[in-house]
Formats: sequence, C-alpha cells, structure tokens
Amino acid sequence: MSEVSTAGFRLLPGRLSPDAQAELVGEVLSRLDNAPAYKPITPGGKPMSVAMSNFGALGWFTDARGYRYQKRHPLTGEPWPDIPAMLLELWAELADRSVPPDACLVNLYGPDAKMGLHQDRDEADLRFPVLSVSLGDTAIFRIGGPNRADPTRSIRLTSGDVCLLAGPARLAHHGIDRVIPGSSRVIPGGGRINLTLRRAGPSG
Ligand code: MD6
Ligand code: FE
Repeated sequence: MSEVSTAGFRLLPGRLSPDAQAELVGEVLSRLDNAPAYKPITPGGKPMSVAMSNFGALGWFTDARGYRYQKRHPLTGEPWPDIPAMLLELWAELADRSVPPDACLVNLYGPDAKMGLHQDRDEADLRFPVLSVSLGDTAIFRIGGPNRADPTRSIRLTSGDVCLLAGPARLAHHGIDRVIPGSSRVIPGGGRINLTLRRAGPSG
C-alpha cells in the first residue's frame, strides 16, 4: 500500500491485515470487560461524545480538574489492563526501538461521536511520537498545523490504518469530524475503535 507522508505525519493505509484487525479487536474488547469505557467530562464541564478507557501504566483522563495521566481507572480504582503485545511490536517497529509506550488511550465511537480539533500535549517528553491504530468504521480525520488557525486537510482513516504524529507534526491540531456508520464489520455490533500509543511519563 502507498504511504502518505508530510513533515512528520505518516499514514500507513492497511498496515494491519484483516486477521490482525480481528485479533486486535478481540484483545481490546476482552480488556474492556475489566476496564469499562466511560464518557469523560471536559474541563469545561461537558461529557465527551467518545467513550474512553486506557491500557498501560498510565491512562489519559479528563474531568472538571483538567487533563492528566493517572495510574488507575476512575470508576473501578484498578490499574489499567496491559497493552496488547501486537501494539508494543508496532511501536517498536514504527515509533521507538528502545523506549516502550506506557500509555494506550482507547477511544470508542458510536454513530454520533466526534472529537474536536486538539493537540496531544499532556505527555512528559514530546520528542516521542503518538502512534494511532484505527479499527472498525471509517473516520473522517482532520489534521492541521501547530497553530489552531493553520489550514487543515481531511483524511479517511479506515480499519487497519496506522498513523503517526512525529517530529514537526507531533503538535499538529487534529480531530475526528465524524465516522461513517456501517462502513466496517470488524467490530461486532459496529462502531469505531481508535488506539493511540504514547510515551506519557519520562523515559529512563
Ligand atoms: C481518533 N485520534 O482517531 C483520534 N492523536 O479517534 C487522535 O486524537 C490522534 O489519530 C494523536 C495521534 C494520532 C491520532
Ligand atoms: Fe489526538
């Protein structure tokens, strides 16, 4: 498959085979039994339309007190489940050979969920990229530049696509305008899962 690549943004269409996608969906859903997805509240007080959970030592969380990484699930009080091995291998291949990710944010989209334009900047060391894996329904992804007002372009993320925000694109604004319901059968019952791997804590 061809690769879209501009200044630190890499899109690897179809990087995961259909078999790998199905296996990964199983790994994710079994972990969510113990770490149920919830709709976090933004610092502005609104519930997000995307449901979230996390895998790894640290999980991204938001409530009225703001954005942060925390070690435990906000509802169960338990540590987050481990990051699936397939994702650790993908990170080693595409993001960083020697420092593993310590956080994997799990975003779950129903037919009406979307995510506003944002930067990922809550991690301790912004030299590490963020690696994203899309499963299930196709999403309309929007990506711009480091300034909110920079021009944006729209890209379809389909099941099995992997993308990276690295280098100059690490602080690019990005979001999900919408998903296309019923565009994939990879997830039982439909919907979209996006997994973002991060190094959230300091390395070494
Ligand atoms: C999503 N993705 O695809 C939302 N963040 O549902 C992100 O917010 C994202 O795709 C950092 C790097 C890549 C991403
Ligand atoms: Fe993001």
